[in-house]
Amino acid sequence: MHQSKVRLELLQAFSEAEGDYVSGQKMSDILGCSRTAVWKHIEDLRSEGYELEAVRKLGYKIIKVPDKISSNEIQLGLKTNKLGRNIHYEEVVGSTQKIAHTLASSGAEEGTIVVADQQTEGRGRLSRVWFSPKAKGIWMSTILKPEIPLNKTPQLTLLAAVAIVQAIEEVTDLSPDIKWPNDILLNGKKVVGILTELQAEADRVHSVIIGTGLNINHKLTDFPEELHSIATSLFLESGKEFDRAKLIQAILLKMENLYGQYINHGFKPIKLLWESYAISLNKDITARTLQGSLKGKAIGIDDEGVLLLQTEQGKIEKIYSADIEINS
Ligand code: BT5
Repeated sequence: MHQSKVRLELLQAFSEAEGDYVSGQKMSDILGCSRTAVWKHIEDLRSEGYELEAVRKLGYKIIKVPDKISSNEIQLGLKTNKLGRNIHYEEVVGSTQKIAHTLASSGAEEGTIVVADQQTEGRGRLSRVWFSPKAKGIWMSTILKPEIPLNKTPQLTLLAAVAIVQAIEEVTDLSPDIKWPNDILLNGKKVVGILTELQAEADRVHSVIIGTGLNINHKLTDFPEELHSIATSLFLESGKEFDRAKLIQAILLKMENLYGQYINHGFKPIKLLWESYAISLNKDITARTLQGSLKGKAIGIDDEGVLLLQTEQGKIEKIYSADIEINS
């Protein structure tokens, strides 16, 4: 059996045992190899950073998984049909978006994800920097290939935001808010940033690449000084650490469900969900766009996902892309 298959089978057996021991005999049955060969495979897992306890007659059990997200950790227990079925994982990358672009243009299938433990050139919108330290969060890009016109693609940012909020709600007991278009906040501080990029021509979308940066296990000192007042992590808000692979699985499942609804029924159902999480609605805001700043009341989003801002003069402006500040 191929080494990576052996690894997956072993981890699967441990996963099914749910924290209990798996006997050496059972493993040799599953892998179709001798007990001595099993021992060698266990040593391989140890060298990858797994801590295993061995007890005579009972077998082996995993005490601690390594603090990095390999493809196996994501695959084990993943309940999706399409999203995340093809995983491109690397420990350190410049930007997962960049790799996803290369994969998408060389024919990667829909649902392919790129995940890294660390990004050295993680990016936000307008070439801003996205701080992505090693093993603290999720730095992931997901390739989708929806057959939609270009002007509908911002809807996918909103869809992704809903999926991520739902996943955070499921895995933690936190209740995040969404700030149009791409921020997810906890107590007013940013915990997630989403970056949606396209590969398209004239009016045909080839691929939509959804970048997700989710701060999970950062302590305050893990953030650079300039982010202390604006950024947060799940740990900082809950006092608990979370398994990054489990969160990825939850995000992918929520995203797949919403994406299915979106493809079959359009944006309406997603819009309703999005509105239920949005904090930027019905508030006085300042929208900073590349063309300048606009002040007014955020009265909603239209069916395309565009923000509607009513100015003091009563005029309704469509905001396609901006940074939003909620005025107190
Ligand atoms: C975003 O941009 O919020 C989109 C971030 C997308 C990151 C993901 S990670 C995986 C994938 N690969 C990539 O290279 N990118 C995507 P924007 O709205 O422009 O916000 C950027 C601003 O957020 C920065 O200028 C900082 O002020 C702030 N910021 C940077 N890193 C942060 C962090 N880790 N947590 C919270 N805020 C951060």
